[in-house]
Amino acid sequence: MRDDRMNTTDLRHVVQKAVETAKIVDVHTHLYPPCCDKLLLRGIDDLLTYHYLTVETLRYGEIGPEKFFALPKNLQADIIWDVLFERRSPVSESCRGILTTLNSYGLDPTSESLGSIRTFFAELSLDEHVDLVLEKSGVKSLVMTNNPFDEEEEPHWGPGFIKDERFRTALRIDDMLNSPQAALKKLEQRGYNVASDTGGLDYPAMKKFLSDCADRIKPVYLAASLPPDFDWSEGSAGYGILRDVVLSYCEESGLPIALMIGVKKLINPVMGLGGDGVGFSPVEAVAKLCLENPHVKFLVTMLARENQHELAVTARKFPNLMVFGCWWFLNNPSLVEEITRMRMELLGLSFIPQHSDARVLDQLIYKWKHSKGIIADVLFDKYEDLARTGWQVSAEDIARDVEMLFSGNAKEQIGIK
Ligand code: FIX
Ligand code: ZN
Repeated sequence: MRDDRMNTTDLRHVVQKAVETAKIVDVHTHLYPPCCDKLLLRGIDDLLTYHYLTVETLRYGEIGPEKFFALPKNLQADIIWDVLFERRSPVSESCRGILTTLNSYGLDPTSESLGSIRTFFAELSLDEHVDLVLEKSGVKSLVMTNNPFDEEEEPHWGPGFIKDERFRTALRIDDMLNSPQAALKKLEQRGYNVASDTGGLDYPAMKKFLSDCADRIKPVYLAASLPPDFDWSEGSAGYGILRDVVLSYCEESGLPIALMIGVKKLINPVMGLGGDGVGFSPVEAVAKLCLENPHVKFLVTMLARENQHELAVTARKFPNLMVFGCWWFLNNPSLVEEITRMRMELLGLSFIPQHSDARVLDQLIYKWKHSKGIIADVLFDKYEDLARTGWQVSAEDIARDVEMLFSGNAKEQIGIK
């Protein structure tokens, strides 16, 4: 019998403190290191014009998408602030996130104008801003989304790009999997000897390209988002490339692959980044992938709420399947709680509960503060359940468990210290 007895109040305090102070490895973001300067979005105008908020604003129909997106960013931000904050209560998760973030800087949007908030951010140098946000959010290191076909980002891929250990890279290969012919054309333009006379897809050239990209940015994993109808069967779209190029490379290099499944790209194209939708996806494809590739480590997140239970059950069967995050439309308090509870009841501590998906530097603050609060509540309830069986956790036990959830499991998966 363990002899450390904590009453409910002490237990709740110890759990909250451990979670609040936990250092985080954020396994999926769209951020960039300071060397990328303007590529790294930050400050109030980038926060307000995040695609989650633009689509919420456009729902009110006061301005059409074409007209809205033709405006400069600061005027878009003015409209969003007016529509979602000034003339309506900002009750959505994305709006609340803005308020949590401003509050963390000691800014009070109920009394300060957008102008004075803009002045606050303008006075922060890029390096100061990065240091401040990582310190406030508790994020010790984060993984970026690095697309070799992104014309803006790729020119930055020099030694300086991977100098800052806090910003780790992930090689994002959606284009190769979802539009292989176009990807091959780009390889040819970059001097790769693509055997176009085969008429088919040149796997050796694609694998060489993957390896060359990995040499340049040292990714901690390969990543791809996949549509709801993703299927792992001979002859399905992308099957050959996934099997003979990507998974073959992962097995040789030992790099994990992160699969983000269930996005319906651009169901409303005029909304741009905000135009994507969600679809139910057969989890069987994930099970078959893990079964047939036992030496590859899979990090998987799925976008449909309806997929979460089957994904967690599948993870029980495959030690090479690590479930991560409450992705995108699931990153709302009601769903983060439901999914985290269900995962802990099915998987214990063997999952990565959250990633931020931050596109704007300051979002790290609210996305993690909001998620930490929910994960702490779930953990507390589970420890209370244990106490009712006579099993008392100690403060050391709690610190150990919390470290696993917020960084340990991630570090083990992606091989960082
Ligand atoms: O595919 C992805 O990495 C998605 O997370 C993004 O495309 C999406 O726009 C996003 O930022 C969701 O939070
Ligand atoms: Zn993302």
